[in-house]
Amino acid sequence: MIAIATSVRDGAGLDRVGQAALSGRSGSLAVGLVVVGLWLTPGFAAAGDALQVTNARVPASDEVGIDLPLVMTIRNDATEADAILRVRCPFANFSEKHTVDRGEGAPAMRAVKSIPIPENKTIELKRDGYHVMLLQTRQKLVDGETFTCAVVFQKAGTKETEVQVSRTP
Ligand SMILES: [Cu+2]
Repeated sequence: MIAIATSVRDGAGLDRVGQAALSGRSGSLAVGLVVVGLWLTPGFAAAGDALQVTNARVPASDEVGIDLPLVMTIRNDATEADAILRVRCPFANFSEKHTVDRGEGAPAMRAVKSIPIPENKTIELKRDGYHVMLLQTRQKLVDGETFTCAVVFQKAGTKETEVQVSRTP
């Protein structure tokens, strides 16, 4: 009788130990997930939001097959400089990155390999400075229309950007 009682007690003891071990494991697993979550979330936020493109716009036009400047505001909160490498818009065949040279003659646009985006700064692309030139438009662009263009950054990657057609960009 004593032996049975002992084995029951031992069994119950083992179960408690087993439960303690289980809850201990799932406890540390949960802590591990929370830690991973805390570690990943700010990382993703930094990678996704450190660079933001807003107010992208292109002038309205009744003509087709022409070149139009695309301008935008770029806020780069990252600690490293970035650069625009490529832009694709559904309403233009090609694009170039342009700067404007001011020499002795009239200001002249010139194609550049990339548009520099300094760190910790907000910059405006504009007609008379760095801008994207959309070449060979495929359709008329009506004031108020919006399109999604892909702006490819060297570090921030591809940003799908809403571009608004506006009469006065
Ligand atoms: Cu241009």
